[in-house]
This record gives sequence, structure tokens and C-alpha cells, in this order.
Amino acid sequence: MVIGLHLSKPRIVVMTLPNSGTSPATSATQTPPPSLQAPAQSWGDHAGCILTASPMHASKLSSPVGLPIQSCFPSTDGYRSFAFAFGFLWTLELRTHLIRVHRLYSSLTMTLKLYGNPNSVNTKCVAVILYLKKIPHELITVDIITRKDNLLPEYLGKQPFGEIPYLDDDGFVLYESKAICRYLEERYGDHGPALMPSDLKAKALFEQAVSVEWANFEAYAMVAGVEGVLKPKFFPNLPFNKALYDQAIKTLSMKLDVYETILAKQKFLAGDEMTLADLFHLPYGELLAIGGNYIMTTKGPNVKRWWTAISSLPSWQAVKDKVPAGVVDF
Ligand SMILES: N[C@@H](CCC(=O)N[C@@H](CS)C(=O)NCC(=O)O)C(=O)O
Repeated sequence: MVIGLHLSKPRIVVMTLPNSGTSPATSATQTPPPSLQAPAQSWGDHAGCILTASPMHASKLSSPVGLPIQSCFPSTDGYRSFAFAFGFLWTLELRTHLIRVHRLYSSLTMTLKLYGNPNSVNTKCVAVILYLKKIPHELITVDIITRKDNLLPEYLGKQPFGEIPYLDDDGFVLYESKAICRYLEERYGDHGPALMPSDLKAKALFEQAVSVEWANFEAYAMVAGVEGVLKPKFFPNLPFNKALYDQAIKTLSMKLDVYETILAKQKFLAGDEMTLADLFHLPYGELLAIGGNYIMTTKGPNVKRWWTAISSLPSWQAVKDKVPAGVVDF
């Protein structure tokens, strides 16, 4: 019967009780796997002995309890094979741990960093993609209202227009929210749903939808959002320009009539699949409702269906009020 098993490189010491007739192989938890077992003639042959793996050590070791010391390998070659196999497995184990440590270190030091602000519409434009694709990141808050961090020379070195957001991907710096979204989509293509087609014609229709958003939606929704929400909230000293607001809403309403006809034929702006072009509408579309204009849900049934589909995405719900600052892992 085995009363003790000690593994220490490169020795295995097995103590057996005197005259034990039971093979330790019956004790599965304490027995080395078959590949590592000593080619012992019989465990019973070693009864009453202290066993050591190395034949070289067997002769040099002194017994602590007065029992004879024997090697469980009849030959030095057998021991060497065992030591090699054991060392090999030990190296594999060490490698696994090193990979784990490396991954942990990488996740701590190489996280995507988004420099923006939890309240900023353009930061939200990028954030919804990060959440939809579950990309670990850190949002570093840039104060553009009080401290004006965005005008510091160090910031301008990264974003020369002094705007938020910009992305730092392990030293690679990119600004312009929509360019960042496209980069994330390509860089993390295997994360979450595909948001940009690769087929030539589908891609051309996607580019068309991106331009439609910019020229026919954002151009007017932004004016309405700035006048109706951002100015009163963040710049209360600036006067509300009602004429500008009304004109923006009037033009937007005409443009959304065209959206209604497009969306009567297809589910999304670039076809039947949701793309970045649809999601680009979210930040300024949301501002309209915050400012008390519900055109996105009252314009027509197809605009309403489309808007409801994109604005109810959990990833948008997670960031629409405030983008969580700090490190975010999924
Ligand atoms: N086209 C830029 C616009 C960025 C932008 O205008 N950001 C605003 C905040 S949402 C900003 O930084 N404003 C500060 C300023 O202009 O001083 C983008 O999409 O990234």
C-alpha cells in the first residue's frame, strides 16, 4: 500500500509499507499515469523500501527512517525516458501558464482606448459598435466643456481638429467617428454581426447609404439637435435659433419622405441587412426625440419600423444616455 507519494523534479519518491501485498496501481489518484510509471517488476518487490526514480540517486540518498532506498527503474535508460517524458509534460504545463499570463497582461495593457466623452454624440456613434461587437475597450473621458482637454497641445497631436472621439489601438491613432466604426468592423470582423458587405455591388449600395445618411439626414438632424438639445444643455448662454431649427426640421421631414419610399422596398437603408449606414443615424436621431421632435416614429410606418429596429438594439440602449467610462470587458 502506498503511504506517500512525492513528485519533485526529477524524483518520484514512493514509500510503501513493509510486506505490503497490494499494488499501488489500485489507488488511481496516487499512481503516476501509465506512461510515467516505473517499469517495476512488481510493486510488491519494493515493499518496505523508499523508492526513488533515479538509479543514480538511489545509491547516494540516505534513508531518513532507516528503510532501504531503491530505484523503481531497473536501468538508467528507463529512468532517462521517464525523466524526459516528465520534463516534457512539465514544460507543456509551464507553457500553458505563460500563455495565460501573457493574455492577462495583453488584456490589461493593449485594450483599445477611445478618447471621448460619455455625453458626446460622436462618441456614442463609436460606442454602439464597440458594444454590438463586444469589443473590450477603455473610454477615457475628455472634457470638452469645462477643462477643454481637447485643445491641449498633446490632444491636438492626436486629433488635430480638437474634436472627440479618437481611437488609440496599441499606438495606432484614428479619428473621425465613422472612420473608426469602419476600422472596428474590419478589424473585428469575426465579432458579432457583419456590418459592412464585401460583395462589390452590395458594398456600392452600402457606400450609397452612408452618403445618404450624411447628406440627407445628419446635415439636418445635427442642426436640429444642436439647437434643440445641445445648446440649451451644454451652452445655455448661446441663444436658441428657432428659424434655423424649424428649417432643419422641415428639410429633414422631406428627406424622410424619401426614406419612407426606400424602406417600403427593403428592410434597411443599404438592403435587407443592417449595416453601419443604419447605425450612423442613431446618435442624431435620438437627439431629435430628446428635443421633443418625434419625426422618427411619426413620419411613416416604414421609417418607424426601421427606426424601432435599430434604436431598440441592446447595444444602443447601453450607450444612448451615457457611454460608460473606464474599462469595459464583455
Ligand atoms: N466629424 C467628427 C465630428 C466630431 C465632433 O464634432 N465632436 C464634437 C463632440 S460630439 C466635438 O469634439 N466638439 C468639440 C469642439 O468642436 O470643440 C467625428 O465624427 O468624429
